[in-house]
Amino acid sequence: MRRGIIVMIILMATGTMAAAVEVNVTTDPPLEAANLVQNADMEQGADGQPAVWTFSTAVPENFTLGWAEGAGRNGSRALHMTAHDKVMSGYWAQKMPVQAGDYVFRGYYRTVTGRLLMYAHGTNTDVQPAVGVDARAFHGSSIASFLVPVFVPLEALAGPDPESWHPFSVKVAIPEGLEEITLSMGLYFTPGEVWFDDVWFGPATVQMTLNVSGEGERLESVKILRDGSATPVYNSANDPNCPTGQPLPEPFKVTLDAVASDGVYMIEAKTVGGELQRIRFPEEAE
Ligand SMILES: [Ca+2]
Repeated sequence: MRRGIIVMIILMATGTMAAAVEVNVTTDPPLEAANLVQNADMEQGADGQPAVWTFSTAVPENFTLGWAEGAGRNGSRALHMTAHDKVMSGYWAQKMPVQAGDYVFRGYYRTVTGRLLMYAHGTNTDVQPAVGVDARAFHGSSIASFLVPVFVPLEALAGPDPESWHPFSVKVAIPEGLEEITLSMGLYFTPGEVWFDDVWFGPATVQMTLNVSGEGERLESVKILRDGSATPVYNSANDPNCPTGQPLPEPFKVTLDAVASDGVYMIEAKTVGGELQRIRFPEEAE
C-alpha cells in the first residue's frame, strides 16, 4: 500500500457479531509524491555529506556542521548545525524549480538554543519588473543563555527540550515569472544548535477523498476536523447529500477539492450504535 493511505479497523465484539468501522483517507496528489524537496528525509548521502543539501554562510568558521545518524525523527538521520557565535547566520539549503501559485514549506526541527530562520526565497531580475519572494518563519529562543537578563522568569531559562521535534510551516506565494526558489533553514545571528528533518515543499492545497464503511453498522455522522480550528472542514450534518435523521449512504465517500496540505486532520466517524472511530491524517510519526 502506498503511503498517504490510512486504513484503520477497530473490531468490537457485540455479542457474537464483530462490527468494524473502516476509514480510508487519500489525497490527490499524494502528499509524498507532491513534495518537491529532494532528500527530504535527509537519509541520502555519502562520505559524511547529505545529498542535495548544501550549507551557505559568509563566515564558515562560525559553524560546525553534521549529518547526524540517529539524531533524526524516528532515529533516522538529520541535518545538524552549531553556530558558535552571533557574528553570522548560516543555512542548510537547496534550490528547486517552481511555477506561479500557492505553496507551503514545512518541516521539523529540534534545538538547544538559538534563533531559527526557515525561509523560501528567490528573485528573477531577468523580467521587468523583477519578481521575487521571501517568506519567513522565525522560531526558537532569541536569547542566548549567558545573556539572559535577570528579570526573565526562571521557567523561561529552561529553553526548548532538545529531544522534542517541533513543526514549522511557511506559506509561499510564487509570483508569475519566478522559476526557481531556494529553501533555507538555519540559525539567524545567534549562537545555537539545531537539527532539521522531514522537510516538505509543495502545493498549498490538495484534494482529499474520504471513504468510510461501517462494515455492517450504519453510519450516523462523519466529520473532518483540522487541528487548531473549531469549525469542521467537513461535517456530514451540513451535507445536502446526507438527509437529516437518516443513516449516511453506504459506501460513504466524500471528496474535498482543496484542503490545506500543511494541516493535521482528525477524521471522526460515528455509527448509529454510538461507536466513535477517530483517525489522524497524516499519520503521526512514532
Ligand atoms: Ca531523517
